Order: sequence, then C-alpha cells, then structure tokens
Amino acid sequence: RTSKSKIVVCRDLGPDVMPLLTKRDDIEVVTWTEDCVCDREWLLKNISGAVGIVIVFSELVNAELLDAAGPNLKVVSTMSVGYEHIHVSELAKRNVRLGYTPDVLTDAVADISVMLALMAGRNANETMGIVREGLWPKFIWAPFALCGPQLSTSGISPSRTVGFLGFGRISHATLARLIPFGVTDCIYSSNPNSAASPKKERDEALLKQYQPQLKSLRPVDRDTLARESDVLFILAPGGPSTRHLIDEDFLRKMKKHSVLVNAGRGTVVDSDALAKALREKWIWGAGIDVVEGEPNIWKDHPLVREPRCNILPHIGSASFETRLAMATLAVENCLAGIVGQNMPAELDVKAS
Ligand code: 8YV
Repeated sequence: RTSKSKIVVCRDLGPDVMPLLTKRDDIEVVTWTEDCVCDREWLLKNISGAVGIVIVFSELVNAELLDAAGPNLKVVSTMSVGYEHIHVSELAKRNVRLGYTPDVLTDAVADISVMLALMAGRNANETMGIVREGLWPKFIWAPFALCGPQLSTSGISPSRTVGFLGFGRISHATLARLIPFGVTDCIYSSNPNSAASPKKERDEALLKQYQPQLKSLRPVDRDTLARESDVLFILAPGGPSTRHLIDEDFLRKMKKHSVLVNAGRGTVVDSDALAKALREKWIWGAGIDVVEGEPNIWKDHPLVREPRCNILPHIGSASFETRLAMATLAVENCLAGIVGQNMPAELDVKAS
C-alpha cells in the first residue's frame, strides 16, 4: 500500500476547484471548511506531514509553521500575487517551493483601480451617503454643489497627469484603461526607495502603443510624483521596504484637486496622515481597497470617518472569473510542485 500525499487547504476553494484535489486517489486533502480565517492551532496540528499547503493571504507562513509541517513539505501555494505573509527565506532554507497567482488578477485589480479613481474624484461615498440617509429631498441643487474633478479629458477639461507608485503589471493595465479617458501624461516611481529605476525600452514601447493620445511617460522621483499627479495610483507591494512611503510629507506636496488610489497594500500609506490630508483638504479625495491593519477597520477608524475616503474591503480581485482563475492556479501550482514538475507560476525563493 502506497501512502497518500497530504495537502492542507486553508479555505474551501469551491465546487469547481476542490475536485482537482479531492478526486485524486493519491492525495489526502485536509480542508479548513469554516467560513472564517483558518485557525492557527488547527493549522499547526494538521500541517504535520503535509507535502503541500494551499493558503490565502491571511495565513502567516513562518518558521513555526514550516517546522510544524516537517521535512515532507515541498510546496507552499498562495492564492495571491502578494507574498509578504510568507517568510521566503525560511522556505529557501528548507528547499520548499512557492507558488503564487500573478497575471490572472491583473485585469480585476486594474478595473477596481479605475473605479476607485472615479469614485474618489466624483465623491461617491459622500454623495451616496446623502441618499442612504434620506437627505436627497432636502438637498438644494446648486450649480457647483457636489462637484468634483473630472478624470476624463475632453474639450472642456484640461489634460491629466496620472502617477503610479509601483509600475508593474497592474499599473500598466490601469494606464491602458485610462487612455480612452484622454489621459495625456504618465509619471511613475518604480523603485520607491530611491530615484526611479527607469526601463527605457519598456517605456518607449508603451508610449508608442498609446500614441497619439499619450504625450509623455517618464520615471520621476517621489517629490515630483507627489507634486505633479492629478491621480496617483499606489500599486506597489507591501513589506518593510514600502511601508509608509506615502506619509504626511508626501501628502502635503500633492495638488489640492488630486485623488489618491491605493489598490496595492495598505501598509504603503500612513493612515493617520491620509486622514489628516483629507480632513484638512490637502488633497481632494481617496479611493482605497486596502488599509493598514485590515481587516480590523472599525467604524471609528480615522479613514472611515472621512466622507471623502472611499473604502472597499480589499475586493480588488473579487470577481467570479478572477477568483476562479486564482484558486485553479493555486491548486495547479501545488499539484505540479509536489511532484517536482514546473509550476505554472513559481516565485524563486532563493532569488527573492
Ligand atoms: C487577494 C491580493 O484578495 O493577490 C493579492 O495579493 O491582495 C488579493 O488579490 C488576496 O490575496 C486573496 O488571498
């Protein structure tokens, strides 16, 4: 009798994806089926002897967990593109491979980034509050009441400069969506810690692709990014190197009518500074899908109290299509990795 390989799955991945695992005779699947974050005690107990584990971004993968798994563990597969919940060097030490889910969520997150930019510019949270609270009948119409800055450029509105902190796949897809809006200038800071690290050929190709609409595309330092962006998209990864890159100093330099969008990681933005910037009107509005300290964001959080802060509970990748693709890829990565095959999307833990 050959023993089955154990795979621990930290969320029920649904009826379309779970059978990829459960229908296999050679695999024993142990699944956390509760509708809440996987219990740490349960995980530490059940991971013992596993060859693979499929996780989401709320599972911390550290030495403790890897030690609890023991020497059989070959693969950690996360259903996310971000991996700051994973201590990559601990994986490297133990020769454990890492699967993740880039690309498949790019469109969904780019969609929601544009949505947040529009919501923030046109005061969605504030104005929907008027309707929700039954205040519409009392509202006195005035030509400039409830107005906000327009994202699209037309004969009547000036050209817009969009800025990106982080200029990877999701930023490129967001820029592509903004071209029909008439955006003419794009600036970015791709290496947020120092001067931007430009990629000349890539930038020339993007400019060529979007001409004649797009007039300029250039890497800038953070100061220029703050001063020149009409809409700033934060689409950078989390972790210590990007923590609070958007701080009080940065926000004070931004334009009064500018909009800040964060669909990357909450930790990049200092929440107190952003709340102050909105309260004191240094910037026009914010649209954020991620907040430092999430999901523990209660009603009295300084950002929740700001009417010009449009907050979504981290749903950037939450479309049926994208979550299905992410879950499928996470399982495929795991299945390939445990038998030593090429994983469809592997992150090189030794190089990271
Ligand atoms: C997911 C994300 O919602 O992929 C990421 O890094 O932040 C989101 O797409 C989340 O990670 C699900 O695990």
